[in-house]
Amino acid sequence: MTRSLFDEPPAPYAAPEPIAPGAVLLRGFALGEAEALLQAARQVIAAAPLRHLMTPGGRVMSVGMSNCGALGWTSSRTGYRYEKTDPLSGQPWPPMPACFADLAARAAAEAGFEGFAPDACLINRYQPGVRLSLHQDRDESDLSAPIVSVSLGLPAVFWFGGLQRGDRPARLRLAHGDVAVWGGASRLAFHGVAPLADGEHARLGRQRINLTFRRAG
Ligand code: MD3
Ligand code: FE
Repeated sequence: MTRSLFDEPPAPYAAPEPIAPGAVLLRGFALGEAEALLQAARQVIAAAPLRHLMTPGGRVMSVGMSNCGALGWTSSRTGYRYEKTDPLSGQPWPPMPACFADLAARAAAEAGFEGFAPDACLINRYQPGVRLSLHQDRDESDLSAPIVSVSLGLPAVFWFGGLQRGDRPARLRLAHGDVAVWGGASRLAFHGVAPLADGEHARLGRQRINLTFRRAG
């Protein structure tokens, strides 16, 4: 079959950009699905509201968080962990919407990770000034699976460091519709998000929503 004007991809989406070994940026990959993702996220948040978790060190996180899927990430004075139920309600986390799991699997495959089936999705909400300090994601039992992240709303400056906390991080702009896949040698890299610059996003207003898909159990 020859390609024609009539079978272009559905949304402006450029070729995968390698960031580091195991890490790939898919700019605009979720643009054509952003509305469906946001509607589904709104339903999750209606059942499991965004909350500001306490770190084991006793600080309140400025990022608002919720989860969907079989497992959800949470934090308290006693540590970080994945839980089957939302500590606020005592109920299971809302199920992962099909459009979430489907996008995450397609993005992972695009980056070379076939068969990614996330069992946890952390929803992060940033308002102007909110940041996420440099950390590693190491609470998941399966570190051979990648993490897939989807950025929606206001753009953020993302810090991407090395395997040592002290490695100087690279800066990466993550904008509405961008999807990134973090696996292999990048899976345990230190990373964080700079304080969100104020702005107005046409669809989301003064906020950024990030979805991260994980194989936690
Ligand atoms: C690189 N979230 O939820 S997404 C997190 O924008 C988190 O909300 C950020 O870090 C956010 O834990 C960054 C990009 C990301 C997520 C996980 C990674 C990059 C990663 C895990 C390993 C290496
Ligand atoms: Fe992280």
